[in-house]
Amino acid sequence: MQENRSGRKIHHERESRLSLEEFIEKAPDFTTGERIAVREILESVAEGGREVSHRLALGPLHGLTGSSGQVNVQGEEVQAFDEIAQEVFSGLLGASGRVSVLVSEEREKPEVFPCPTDSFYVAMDPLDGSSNLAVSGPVGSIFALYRSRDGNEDPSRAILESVQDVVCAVYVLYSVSTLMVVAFREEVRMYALDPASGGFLPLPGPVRFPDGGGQIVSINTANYTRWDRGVQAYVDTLHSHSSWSARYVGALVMDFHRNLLKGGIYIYPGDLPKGNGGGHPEGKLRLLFEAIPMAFIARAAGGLATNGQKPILELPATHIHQRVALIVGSRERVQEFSRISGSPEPN
Ligand code: AFP
Repeated sequence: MQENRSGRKIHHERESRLSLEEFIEKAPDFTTGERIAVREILESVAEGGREVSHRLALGPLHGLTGSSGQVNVQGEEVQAFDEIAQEVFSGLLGASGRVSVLVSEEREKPEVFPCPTDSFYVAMDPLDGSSNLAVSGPVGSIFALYRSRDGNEDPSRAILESVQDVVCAVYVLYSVSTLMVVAFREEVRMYALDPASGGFLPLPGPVRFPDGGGQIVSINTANYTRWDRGVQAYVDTLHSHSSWSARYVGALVMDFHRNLLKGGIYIYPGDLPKGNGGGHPEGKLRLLFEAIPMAFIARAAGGLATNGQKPILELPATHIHQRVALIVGSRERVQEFSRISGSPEPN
């Protein structure tokens, strides 16, 4: 670290910027054919991110920031943009010829596409946090790529049996700028959309949780009375610390991204039904569409993710739309959560 003329600390660029092609080229574990397939899938994600970003910017002018009037497979209100993003990404990923099975938070059943030998399964949440659009708040798109397997005729079974074979995870954050964050097993890189050229240009990297783990805690404390005693004990402890800061946007991509860069932890525990029903005893977030991709990115950036009992990346999947509790962030903050809440410490 160096100081500039006003005495503020500035970080060295720890490494050169890598273009997306260079990053894919240096990723471990791929054959030449797989590397081509990964590149074509990520190019489709980038193209979709560019298109969704452009349409989101015009959304308020076209009256597209509210509900579509439909309810999705999760029983949640579908926002107009959930459906737009679904169509954009499903069209591009299907046409890439490199995705044999696509599962989405917005579709009950998998989509199956004809592919050559080198292809992957993809799970996506095309527009996470979409209720934020009513107030022009940040939203995101989330993707995970899984190694495909020969010989499984049932696409749902095929993807459920592959959840521990995730090879790449990506999110696109649509905020004051549009960013694409890409992780392979051991490294995370970040790209910013240049609206003039349409390219996602590399930012300095690799991206790691900061030393010390940071002090930001993101949790919806309105649910306090519905949590188990361990989670309550953790939040009680925080209130006696002066160093922590609470930040919660209610869009996982934004909350995770801030904690990745600044250091901190995101928590969505299971919660019991309220008097009027509702509640998410298993957790609200989805294992395939939200928890696994964020856990994979966190691990590649030096962090951890657990459901409070086991590491997210070791959980078996029994259902495409399975929900799960998610505690994800820097190693220090997730281990501290586990100690205070009395749950097994992940490593
Ligand atoms: P929406 O896509 O319905 O806005 O849900 C977003 C989300 O799944 C996730 O992105 C947030 O972190 C979480 O829900 C927020 O949930 P609460 O509003 O219950 O805190």
